[in-house]
Amino acid sequence: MENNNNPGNSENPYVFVAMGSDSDLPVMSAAVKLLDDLKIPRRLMILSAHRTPDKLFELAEWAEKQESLCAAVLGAGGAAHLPGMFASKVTLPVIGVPIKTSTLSGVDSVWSILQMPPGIPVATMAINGSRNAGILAAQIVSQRYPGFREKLRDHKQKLVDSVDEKNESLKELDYAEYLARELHLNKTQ
Ligand code: C2R
Repeated sequence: MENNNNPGNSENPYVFVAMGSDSDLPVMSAAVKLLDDLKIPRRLMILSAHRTPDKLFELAEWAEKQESLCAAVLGAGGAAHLPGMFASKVTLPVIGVPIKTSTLSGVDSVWSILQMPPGIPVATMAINGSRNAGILAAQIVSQRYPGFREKLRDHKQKLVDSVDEKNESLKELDYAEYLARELHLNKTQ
């Protein structure tokens, strides 16, 4: 595994992450953070099928030549054609993240990404499901680079531990007290 001090500019990314606009970054950052936490090299950029069509094809060509690359995570909102158009040009698995929109709440994005014609699949996450996109990408990476599987197992174990911890608290406290404590915690976090 390479030294990943600046993973955003990794020369040999394992995952390509792109979004239609910088306004998608608050959502897409969850996928990026997940990959960075697992120290999976990735490349991140803004790329739009609508606004930068030539660049889209250029990047698809680049992606096809990258031996290290295992998956692409692409987020877009509204008429979200970025993941599908990218998928039409590459053999990489493409994971789409529908971004929640203010006008149609992201239903527009999810349909645009999900309803691909037969022959061009895009693995579509939930609306704003960027963290899951990061996890799925990491799972795909771990098929080629098994060193990451242990980290993914740790991640699953943490989920189990957090539910166990909550159940312990729920046993100790009355439900109303638990609720009040959780509300307090959420406010102070
Ligand atoms: P701005 O905030 O820049 O106006 O963008 C972006 O993903 C973003 O959610 C608004 C929304 O437009 C989306 N966008 C697409 C594409 N390019 C930009 N859906 C595309 O090519 O699919």
